[in-house]
Amino acid sequence: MIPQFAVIGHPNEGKSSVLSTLAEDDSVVISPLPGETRKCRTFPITIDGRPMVQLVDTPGFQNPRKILASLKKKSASGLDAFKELTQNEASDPDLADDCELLRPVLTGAAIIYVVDGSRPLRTVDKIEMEILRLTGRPRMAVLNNKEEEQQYLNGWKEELRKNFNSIRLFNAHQATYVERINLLQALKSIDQDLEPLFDSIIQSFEIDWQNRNSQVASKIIELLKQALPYTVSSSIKTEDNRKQIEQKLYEQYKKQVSKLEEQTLKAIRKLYKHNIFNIELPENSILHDDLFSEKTWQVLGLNKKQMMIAGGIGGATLGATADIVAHGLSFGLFTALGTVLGSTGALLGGKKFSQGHKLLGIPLGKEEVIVGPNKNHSFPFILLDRSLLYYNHVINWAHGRRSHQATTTEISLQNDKMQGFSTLLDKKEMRLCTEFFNVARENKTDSSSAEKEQLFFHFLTGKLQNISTGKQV
Ligand SMILES: Nc1nc2c(ncn2[C@@H]2O[C@H](COP(=O)(O)OP(=O)(O)OP(=O)(O)O)[C@@H](O)[C@H]2O)c(=O)[nH]1
Ligand SMILES: [Mg+2]
Repeated sequence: MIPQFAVIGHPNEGKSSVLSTLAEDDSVVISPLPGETRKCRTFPITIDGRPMVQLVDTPGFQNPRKILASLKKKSASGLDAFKELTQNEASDPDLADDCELLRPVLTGAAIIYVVDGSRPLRTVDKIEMEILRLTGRPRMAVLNNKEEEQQYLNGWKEELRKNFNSIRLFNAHQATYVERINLLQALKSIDQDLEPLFDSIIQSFEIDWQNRNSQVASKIIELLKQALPYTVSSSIKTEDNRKQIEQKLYEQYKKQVSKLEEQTLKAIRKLYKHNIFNIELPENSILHDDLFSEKTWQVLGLNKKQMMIAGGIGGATLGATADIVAHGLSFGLFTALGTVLGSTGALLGGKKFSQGHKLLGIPLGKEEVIVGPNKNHSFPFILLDRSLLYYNHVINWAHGRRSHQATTTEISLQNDKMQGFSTLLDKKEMRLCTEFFNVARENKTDSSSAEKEQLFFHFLTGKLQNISTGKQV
């Protein structure tokens, strides 16, 4: 049995938005104009494509006064009175939306009543609540506050308590993963018969979330394994065009690595079911800057002490580089064709080949110019930071919030200030990361390398879990 809940309420209160967020479905139609939803439509909450709970989006009440008056005249009570009403009055155009919204309730759906608790309570709201109470169906009220206004909240709660088995604050635009799980937990309390089923559904949700986090960790690992050893090369025949070729290769290198990163971020977005709308990053997010921009490296690069730790493990002589990067000087030099990168072991290297030497059967020129692999110790941490920041925004971007809509309420995303996650790592974590980065950079596949990758994977899934549950990273 798949439990069904009808999401009901006054027009424009955010019913479709709450449903969209709860079902992680950005295909639900949401509009600033009241009366957008006119027909009931079912959206499942799915795990691995399997529907676990059915949510029915419904039109808003149009004529609750007339409905209540009509119900009161019926000799039948409970759902029978509603059945009679919808049979007799479905053709009344004044009641078309009201009959339509009650339809799923008559076939057994429980009720989620959505109200905007930031506006004052009116008589018509009390009438809607009374109608829903008369259905006798299990019901929960969701306060979806569209504005910051708090002064009406107690009045709402008092009235809702009289008519609903459970009341929850749940914001369609800001609800996080934890708040979604909490709302599901609360749903089971409105109907005891649902308890065992909901316990197993919630467990499946938690497992599904962990699975998605594991997939994110694998995708980040894959990115590091591709980006760290990445090289581009070209042969130069004469010294005249060396600078030009180096510049071209360097641009090519940056473009390709950025593309690898972009693909990873896209895959993360898809895992969290953001299929249609792009998530909107906060204005001050460092992710607005390119991977290789100066600002990115200043904000996300390792601090001096960490550079020393990373460098020690990497075995490179760091001295000057640590100073340069720590003082944010890297970029003047960095853009001057990889001098900083070069100083830790030649981003830009040159390999001499004897005349006539062949590589894979292709005759090589006099000299092969190779850009990469990037041995700067901040580089993998920057890639990691950016993926984690993106993850943090994606999981906290509620599906009911549409990027093209301007809102009056300022959204403060959880962990918004988390810029430079790497700088929070302790010495042990730095070591664990750096050991894996070295494995990735050198494409190592022996058993000790696989073990280092495994350790990094566990470390990363733990961090993702902490980020998603709002714990300290
Ligand atoms: N700021 C803010 N706006 C919200 C929130 N929830 C919904 N809205 C906005 O309110 C408007 C109506 O949202 P819908 O979800 O379409 O409302 P509805 O109750 O389904 O409306 P109808 O289908 O017309 O009855 C949209 O412009 C939403 O973006 C919220 O939590 N915060
Ligand atoms: Mg709607």
